[in-house]
Amino acid sequence: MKKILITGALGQIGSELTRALRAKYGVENVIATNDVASDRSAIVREGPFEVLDVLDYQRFLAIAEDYQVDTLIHLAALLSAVAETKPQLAWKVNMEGTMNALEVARERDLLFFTPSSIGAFGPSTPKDLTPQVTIQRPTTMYGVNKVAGELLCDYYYERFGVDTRGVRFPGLISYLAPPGGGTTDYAIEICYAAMDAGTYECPLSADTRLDMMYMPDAIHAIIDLLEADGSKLVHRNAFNISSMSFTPEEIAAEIRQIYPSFEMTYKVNPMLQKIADSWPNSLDATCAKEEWGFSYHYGLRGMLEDMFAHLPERQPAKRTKMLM
Ligand code: VAH
Repeated sequence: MKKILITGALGQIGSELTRALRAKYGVENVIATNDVASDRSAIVREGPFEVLDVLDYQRFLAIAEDYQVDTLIHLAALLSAVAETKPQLAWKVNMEGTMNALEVARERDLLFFTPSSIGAFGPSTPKDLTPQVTIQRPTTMYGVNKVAGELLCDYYYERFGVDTRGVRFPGLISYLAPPGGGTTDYAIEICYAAMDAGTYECPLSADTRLDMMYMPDAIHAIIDLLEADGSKLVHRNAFNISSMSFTPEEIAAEIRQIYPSFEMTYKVNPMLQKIADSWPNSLDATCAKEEWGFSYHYGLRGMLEDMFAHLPERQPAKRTKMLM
């Protein structure tokens, strides 16, 4: 992996992954793309950046050719909550975008990564320590997109020999980029709220258990998987990975260890709750550990301490309007 093209590079994962890859492989070797540019973003100012709508296949292929990349990391997607408010658009962006990305990878013989999610599971999936191979009948458009994406990536590996790899991410928590319209965004918003208002109105019920991961562990997982020996990978698309699972009342209690006066209230958002209730409580990450040495560093307390150490004092992250 020497020259990398990233789609969705200004998103929640993309903004941290681009920084990490540029630090590791050299700024000029990481070409960031996003459907919109933000002049204020360091990613746009500090290294190669192109505006790319992943639905524009010709431009997608031209960028890969012009920069002579050898790796494609496809992150551009609509997340679960936004996808439920715009399912037809989500299908178009998430599926046509992934197909275009896989076609570019096939045409250019690229190493390929795209994330799946715990959203690829549904109500009939075993909830606790969800196995690597199990029932996948998601009840959200996002989940349908993720299962179809996993199957497409396996197909492109088997049929065309494209070196496709992926992980099923839990909810990701980060401080660099604001939440992006996901069901697990509450776990980020609550950190902003704890620092600013000292109180948070949670859109999920107090006992909603979800698998979560701190972004530094997610970034290391992507890099470790892409650097792994491909001959040892069996469950390529996509590996369960996991580091912690908690409920809103558990993260609130942990926050009160740091901010004793923090108060949590609840106003359940029925759409978000329905999505969250359809997902597993925790994942079994044995295959990722055995096939490419997946590991993690952060648990709940360590993540909170790092978030509060880095989170600038600023307006609480605004929940995406269509979710209110
Ligand atoms: C979402 N943050 O909420 C994403 C993620 C497991 C959740 O896929 O849609």
